[in-house]
Amino acid sequence: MIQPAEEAFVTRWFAPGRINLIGEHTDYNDGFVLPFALEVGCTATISGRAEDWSARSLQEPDAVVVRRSGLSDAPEVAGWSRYVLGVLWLLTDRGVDVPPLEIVVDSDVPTGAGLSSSAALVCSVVRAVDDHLGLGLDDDAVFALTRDVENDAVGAPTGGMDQLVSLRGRAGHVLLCDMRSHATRSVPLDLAGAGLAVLVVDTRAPHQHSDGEYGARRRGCEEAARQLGVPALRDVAEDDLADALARLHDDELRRYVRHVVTEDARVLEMARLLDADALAEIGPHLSASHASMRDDFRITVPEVDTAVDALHQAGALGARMTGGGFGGCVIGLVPERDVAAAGDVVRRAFADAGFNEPALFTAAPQDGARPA
Ligand code: GAF
Repeated sequence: MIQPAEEAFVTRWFAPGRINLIGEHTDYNDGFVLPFALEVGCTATISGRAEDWSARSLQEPDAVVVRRSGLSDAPEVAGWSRYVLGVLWLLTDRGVDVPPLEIVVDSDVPTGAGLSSSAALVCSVVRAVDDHLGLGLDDDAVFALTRDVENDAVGAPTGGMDQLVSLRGRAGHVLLCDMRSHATRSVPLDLAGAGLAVLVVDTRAPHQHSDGEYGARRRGCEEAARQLGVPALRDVAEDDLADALARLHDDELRRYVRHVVTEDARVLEMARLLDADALAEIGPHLSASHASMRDDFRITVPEVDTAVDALHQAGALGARMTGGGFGGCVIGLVPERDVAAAGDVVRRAFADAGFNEPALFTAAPQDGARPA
């Protein structure tokens, strides 16, 4: 079939949101994470029909049109469009002569749920721009650009896990990521084979102060590493934890170190269990991760803790909050046949506590970014 001439210049990429199975707030400590890519995601469509640079979202009313520029002379645009245009600003700064482009994004990742709608957005745009302009960026350069957009163009001090799994996730697998080298390895997560499901509870808890608290945790971890004389908390071995804690005088910093060091160990142990085909044994590590986030790192909220408790009551093998914290989603590892009943227990617990009604769905690992 002969394509209409205009269609030949259209490039379209999809990139997914993510669930993190385990490894929270370890990425910016150069540690380990074990996330997987979701079915929901963002599709970016690029054409060269625009006058200048134009970004449009099918979920937002207004298109944003800007003159071509680098980051330092970029206009103040807010929200989703900063992630889109940020890609073009940073490429310009790196010497790429980006021509006029129209970028249209269409996402079904719920925003504010902690499922990385922003990583899906920026990864779909970077992949589409790279492809459309024939830049030939390799995988590491693509990842670095997506992370830089979030850190430098948007100004969010996040650690890179979300972009890495949105780009490199693989169906049926979790992605073991070393966040120092950015080396990744797919580890099987055969939920159906084990008769298990990951039940996701979107608590719909209002995100309060999440940006400021996230940055405060990151700064606290960096300060603890400085006081311990290591490049990052990843460099504190679990066997040396007691000694490291004894050397810190601030109780808050001690809690952060205990969370990060034990969380890194849990990630590696879970990867080992999954490699050994022992999926049914990971539950206690999920629950220990949650306790560490609740009691030491202190990033949970009542809705999140209620969902975890309800999942345990309903017979989940393990349950934990996933993502940056202060709201968002909880995951429970639940026998497939008990998913509906577990959902009812969670809904009842939320109603009894007077919380918003949660949204519930199951999730299994999907492929990362791909042409659409
Ligand atoms: C957010 C951040 F974007 C990630 O980089 C990571 O730090 C996560 O919170 C917590 O593990 O999703």
